Parts: sequence; structure tokens; C-alpha cells
Amino acid sequence: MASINFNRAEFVLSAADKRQFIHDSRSKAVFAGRSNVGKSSVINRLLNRKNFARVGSEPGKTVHINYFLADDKLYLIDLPGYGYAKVSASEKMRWSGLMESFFADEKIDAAVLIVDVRHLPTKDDKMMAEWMQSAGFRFAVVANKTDKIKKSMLENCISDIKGFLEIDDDIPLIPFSAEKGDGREALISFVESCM
Ligand SMILES: Nc1nc2c(ncn2[C@@H]2O[C@H](COP(=O)(O)OP(=O)(O)OP(=O)(O)O)[C@@H](O)[C@H]2O)c(=O)[nH]1
Ligand SMILES: [Mg+2]
Repeated sequence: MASINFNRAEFVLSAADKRQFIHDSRSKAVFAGRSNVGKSSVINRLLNRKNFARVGSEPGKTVHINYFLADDKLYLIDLPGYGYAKVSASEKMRWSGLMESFFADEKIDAAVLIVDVRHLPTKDDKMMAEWMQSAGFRFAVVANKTDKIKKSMLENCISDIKGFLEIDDDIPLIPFSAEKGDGREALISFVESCM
């Protein structure tokens, strides 16, 4: 268990190829999820920065693997999103290849799957959740964009997401709003508990 100063952060690099992956003794937390669910926004919220990780209204903004370093101890890794319909077949292949080599190559301390609280997850999300658990990573799900639903809906939305993903009861499912900051402390606790 380590304590991280998330206000101390730097951008390290954007990797398009496995030769650029980072191997050192620092911890690594990855952020995965469908295009446009708010992976980059969640990272910005953790770091208390605006548009540090690039946020876009157009889905598919993050096409490389972006490494941010918090407190010289922990890499926050922004993975390119999946599931955007307009992506070409060759781009999908590139994504799969990059992900495969990334996960084969890296020691991951914490894996965070981000979903949109308003919608049921997709089959791709479920595959990602199964895969991350079977890989033996410490794993949590973040249900982002809670500011977009009524408070009274939250409990139902969360239990629907949990039911669809069929995650174990001991997997944290964290309601989150990158916009408002809700859930930030809970996500920080999870990440720090993995180190
Ligand atoms: N209302 C609201 N909007 C959000 C929240 N999180 C992200 N957004 C918006 O959702 C859009 C996508 O956010 P990104 O952070 O770029 O999403 P991403 O998952 O990194 O997207 P890709 O890099 O394309 O895979 C942007 O317009 C954000 O401003 C949130 O908690 N609440
Ligand atoms: Mg992004």
C-alpha cells in the first residue's frame, strides 16, 4: 500500500509500438474502455488537471498508449478505446495487435475498466472484464458520467452493470463523475491498495 501525490504528474510518452513500452520498477495502472466513455477524463480528474490527457468530443481521440507518471511512482496508462463503429478494419487490427503486445509485455498492478453508467456494457466490455480478471490483475470497474443520471437511478444502473458484466462481488464497482469529481477518493484508494 503506497500513498501517491496525484497532484504531482507528468506526461511521459505516447506509444504506438511495443518498442516504446516502458519497463521499470514503478507501478502501473491501466485505464481501458470503449471509445468516448471518459478514460482520458477520469485520468485528468485523478491528476486534478484539465485536458492533460487529451479529451475529445469526437470518439477515437486516444489512438496510442499514453503514459502519465504520478509522483514519480505510478504510471497511469490511457489505453486507446474500442468499439467505435466508424473505425476501419485495418485500424481495428492495429488496436488488437497493440493491446496484445502491451498486455503480454507489461506487469500491470491495477486494471480499471471504465463504462458509461447510463448504458448497459457491451459484449466487448464483458470480454475485457473477463480477460482482466483471468489475467490475474487487481481489477475495478468505474461507472463514469454519474452527473448525467438522476441520483435515484444510480443504484439500479450500478446493479444492472454488475449483473451484465458478471463480475465477482469482491470487485469494486465505483460510481464516478470525471466532470464533478465524485468517486475520485474511492478510485484513488483502490489504486493505492494495489501498490
Ligand atoms: N457529463 C460528463 N461528461 C464526461 C464525463 N467524462 C467524460 N465526459 C465527456 O465525454 C467525452 C469523451 O471523454 P474522453 O475522456 O475523451 O473519453 P475517452 O474514453 O478517453 O475517449 P477515446 O480517447 O476516444 O477512447 C468528452 O466530451 C468528455 O467531456 C463525465 O463524468 N460527465
Ligand atoms: Mg481518450
